[in-house]
Amino acid sequence: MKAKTALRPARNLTRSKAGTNPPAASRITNHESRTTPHVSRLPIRLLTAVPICDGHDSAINTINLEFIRHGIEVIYLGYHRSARDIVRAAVQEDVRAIGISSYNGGHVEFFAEVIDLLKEGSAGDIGVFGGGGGTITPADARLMKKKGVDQIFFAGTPLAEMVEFVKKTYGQPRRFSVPAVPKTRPLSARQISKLLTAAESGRSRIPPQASRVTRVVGITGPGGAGKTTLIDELALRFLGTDAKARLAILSHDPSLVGRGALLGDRATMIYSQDDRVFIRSLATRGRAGGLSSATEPCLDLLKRCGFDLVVVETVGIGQEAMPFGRELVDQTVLVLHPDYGSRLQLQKIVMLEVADITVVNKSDLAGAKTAAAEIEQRLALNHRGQRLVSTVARRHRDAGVDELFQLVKS
Ligand code: B12
Repeated sequence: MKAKTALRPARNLTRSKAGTNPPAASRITNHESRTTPHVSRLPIRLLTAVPICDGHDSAINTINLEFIRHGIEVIYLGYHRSARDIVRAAVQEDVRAIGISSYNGGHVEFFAEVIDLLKEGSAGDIGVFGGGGGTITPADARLMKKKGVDQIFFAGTPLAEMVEFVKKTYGQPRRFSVPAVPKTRPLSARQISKLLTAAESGRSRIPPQASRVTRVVGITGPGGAGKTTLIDELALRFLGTDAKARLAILSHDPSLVGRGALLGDRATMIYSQDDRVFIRSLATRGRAGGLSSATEPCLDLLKRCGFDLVVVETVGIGQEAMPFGRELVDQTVLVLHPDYGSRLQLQKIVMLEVADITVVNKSDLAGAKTAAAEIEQRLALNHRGQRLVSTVARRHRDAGVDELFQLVKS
């Protein structure tokens, strides 16, 4: 069936005049209660996902890549995701819209639940659109639009049409009010999220320091070492220590200046889909070294929002990168894959000089024992008492991850 191409403006989107220039970036450090109008030229950010009990992710994977190719930043939540998980993530990431790919039925109710939860969370300005081949009939789509869905794409729609829709509907520079710092605590996820967006566009408002002391741990390492899975396992242990403990994760993925990004760490996280975990994904937007130029202001802000622990995860780094300074984090963890090459390679990884803890993850793989022994010798040369831990993050209740958690939380 041919897709309907008529485009209509999204609900509640405030549009600005074409050609309006953003004001020069500035930092607001007082605790004013008034709001300041501001135009943000940040890239379009979308969240995409596949509903619960649905594993058809092939279409959305293709669509994600097309969005990225056109400069859109996509936070991909993965498949088998509940409406609550989707809305929580969309609010935390402060996206313009949610794209849902649904094949296994129940779409009328599922999309409506997402919209209801958004409204409940004062996030009704986040648009909802999607598709699902022939499983969503034109009659269903009409009903879904009545319930607030912006657009449904049918089988055969060219990818270019979807990109055009997103750019037209969600692409206008966002004119928003830099949110006032609320006086009541704790701040809601929506409030934190809006403050982070302001910080990202160079307009931070710094809330007064929360009463609790926030510990900040930086986790880095090459791509494929299993950093995200390890963080998710640490989150599981963290949530189990105290029923009120709150965790924030600042996660980075690479992107080039002016290009899109696939921010996909959430898709591999299970335990971190929890109301006590706040995750924000940042694209590096051309900055080398593993972090983004917005990391510092965002971290500054998170430290003041009453979290017990903030974990900063870098993009996969190379030999020369040293992403964290002492002023940024309290502790650094370097995660390595056992297959780093020859012993000589260890001399070239500068993070081995400075990491407080080095982790050999995937230590069930062949060669992991040798790797641990070589790294131990390498660390001994530093005479700094650095710790070495072997983990298998993908194994539930792994003793190595337990040991790492004890080192990280103390
Ligand atoms: C490929 C496929 C699979 C693959 C999935 C691989 C994967 N990782 O995605 C496999 C073989 C694993 C599979 C398994 C199953 N499948 Co299947 N599958 C399909 C199939 C053939 C194609 C779906 C697809 O990917 N199309 C390619 C995309 C690119 O094109 P499209 O669907 O036309 O979508 C367009 C638009 O809708 C739009 N779009 C889609 N999503 C989104 C999202 C956004 C944000 C936007 C903007 C646009 C958009 O983009 C596309 C571009 O034109 C469909 C049949 C069909 N022809 O639709 C059945 C189908 C969806 N499957 C079906 C079923 C029943 C199953 C199983 C339950 C079978 C079983 N008994 O085990 C399992 C369930 C798996 C699970 N865990 O959920 C049924 C669902 C029936 C229903 N809803 O009542 C279908 C309809 C087949 C049928 N006629 O019976 N399936």
